[in-house]
Amino acid sequence: LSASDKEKRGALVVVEGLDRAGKSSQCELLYKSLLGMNYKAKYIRFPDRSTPIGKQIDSYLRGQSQLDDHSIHLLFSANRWELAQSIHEYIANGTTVIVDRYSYSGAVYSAAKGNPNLSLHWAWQPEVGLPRPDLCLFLSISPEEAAKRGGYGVERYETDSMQKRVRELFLSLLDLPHNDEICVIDAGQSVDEVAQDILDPVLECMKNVDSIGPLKK
Ligand code: T5A
Ligand code: NA
Repeated sequence: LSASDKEKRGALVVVEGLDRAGKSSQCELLYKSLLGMNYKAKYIRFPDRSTPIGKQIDSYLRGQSQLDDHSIHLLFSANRWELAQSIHEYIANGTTVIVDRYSYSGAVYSAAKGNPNLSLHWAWQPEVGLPRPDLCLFLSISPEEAAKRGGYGVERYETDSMQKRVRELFLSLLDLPHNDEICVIDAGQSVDEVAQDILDPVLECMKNVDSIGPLKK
């Protein structure tokens, strides 16, 4: 690494997509690739099921507890706020942070439930002010392809109707004018092909980081 690379802050890279799109597999590979190139990197995932809030989320997702749609929504968001400060600290010390699901999942899954009092706009508000991603990789896959992959159907939101609405809402977010940091990746390819498509935009983003801002309304 050159001297100027060492002084640069790390990038905040978010990976999003439907259940079984391959996010965790790709985050793991990206993390290892960056370390292999001598970059400082950190991999975190949401929900972080290890914290007290995360344990409530885990129990809800497994169908072991019931919660009001707004309550569980706010717990998912609180789970991100728990780590907001440490994300800032990693980035400031030059570590690129790879995040497996973030605010986009947060807003989209809750809004996809069809509760008339829980719009996408409402769902986005608790995310406002969290560290804003420099790059969001959207792993694009059809609900039908995703459902063929291992383990699908176990947790609460892994149904065809839910995943279809989630995909529609994800796609509607891509169209918003301020969302130019979103990069769509064809996640229906092999694991290696997807990994190759991801690496270039990430390295490009890491070269061009500027000051980090908050997520906007
Ligand atoms: N949620 C989450 C909210 O409602 N609000 C929120 O704020 C947040 C953060 C759990 C649920 O919570 C919801 C969304 C979810 O419904 P989670 O813990 O991220 O979220 O879910 P997981 O079950 O851990 O992960 P996913 O189901 O999202 O799967 P991934 O990470 O996309 O996929 P991955 O990499 O684990 O791979 C799945 C399977 O596919 C295979 C893998 O080997 C594995 O078997 N696979 C491939 N097969 C063929 N080709 C490829 N390219 C493949 N890539 C992976
Ligand atoms: Na995952």
